[in-house]
Amino acid sequence: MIEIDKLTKLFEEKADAAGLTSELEQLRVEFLGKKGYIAEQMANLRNVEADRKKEVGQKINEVKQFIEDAIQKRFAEMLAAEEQRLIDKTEAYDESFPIDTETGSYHPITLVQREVEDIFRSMGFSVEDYSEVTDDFNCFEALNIPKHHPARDMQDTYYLSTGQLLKTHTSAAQNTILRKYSADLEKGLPLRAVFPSRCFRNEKIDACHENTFFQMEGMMVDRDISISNLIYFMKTMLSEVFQRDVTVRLRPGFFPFVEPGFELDIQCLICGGDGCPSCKDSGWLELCPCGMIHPNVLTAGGVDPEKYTGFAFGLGLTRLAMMRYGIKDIRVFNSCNLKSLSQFTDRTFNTSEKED
Ligand code: FA5
Repeated sequence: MIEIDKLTKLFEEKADAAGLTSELEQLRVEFLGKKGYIAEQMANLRNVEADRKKEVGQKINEVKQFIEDAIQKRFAEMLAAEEQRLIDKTEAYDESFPIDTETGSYHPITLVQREVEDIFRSMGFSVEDYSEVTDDFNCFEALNIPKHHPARDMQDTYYLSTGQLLKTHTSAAQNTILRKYSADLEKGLPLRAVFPSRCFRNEKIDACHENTFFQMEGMMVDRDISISNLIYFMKTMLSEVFQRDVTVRLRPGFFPFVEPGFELDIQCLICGGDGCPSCKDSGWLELCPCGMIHPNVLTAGGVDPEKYTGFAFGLGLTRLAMMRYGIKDIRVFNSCNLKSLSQFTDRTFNTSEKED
């Protein structure tokens, strides 16, 4: 029993002297380890007289528990002291310290796209389908472009190994939208929808052609929809985007999914119509082909062409952004040049064009 009491004292002295957690760990091994003092005392139990074994055994266990608790307590104290030391060492938070407040900016195409979406929303259109992957049926067949039709050569398509393809034009969602709303038409509700997307074409790149660009498709279907409705919506959209009158021209254009079809060109706002690389020296930029939806397309979309008519347009959003912001070369949009791209806001307008 005297030995055991001495052990407690010895531990207390050594624990007081320990200043590091590693020293504490050494103490644990020394006292509680397999070959430590406590294990030694346990082994000595066999030499204790039988009637005192229980009492001595209990005493050893008490001391063992005391040492375990003391080590744990001391360890927690050391960690707290270390934490406090680190806190004291850390400089106080300085509220006046200048922080870099530079923020990101929206891509000019995003700005224009959102603006056009808002314009059409305000005219009762819903905004739908941003998907970029589609299939042959939606991109061609449902649009009255059967296999081997020469019109397929108009767009050089990127095919995926899955058999799907990257959208060559936003018209690829026409069939889905027609199907979605065909039942509503029967209830007397007109179909009015716009659907923007990135488009992909394997074609030669120049100042006004990219192989990755944005379009926004629009469709309106109801009883008695005519070309004059189409012209009204196109005019309203353009005057809202440019906040002034711009010169446009409508000329016949062929697309298998509309009849009649038109090309809507905008007079180049970079050169004012004189001709420059941005408009391939023509003074005009093809912006928004459109037309009356072909009866075959309506039928494929579950809409009765005997009852309903409609218009569709395919607005070139990237070219619209060029004209809106006075960006001379379409390649700027995909250039990742933040210095150029971050200068535009929804209040920026191209003011460099000639007055007409
Ligand atoms: C089409 O894509 C038809 N789907 C548009 C359409 C929709 C016609 C509905 C009738 C009814 P087009 O290939 O011309 O048509 O492209 C439409 C517009 O997208 C062009 O006028 C142009 O503004 C833009 N565009 C086409 N190709 C490129 C390109 N490589 N780079 C940038 N913009 C392009």
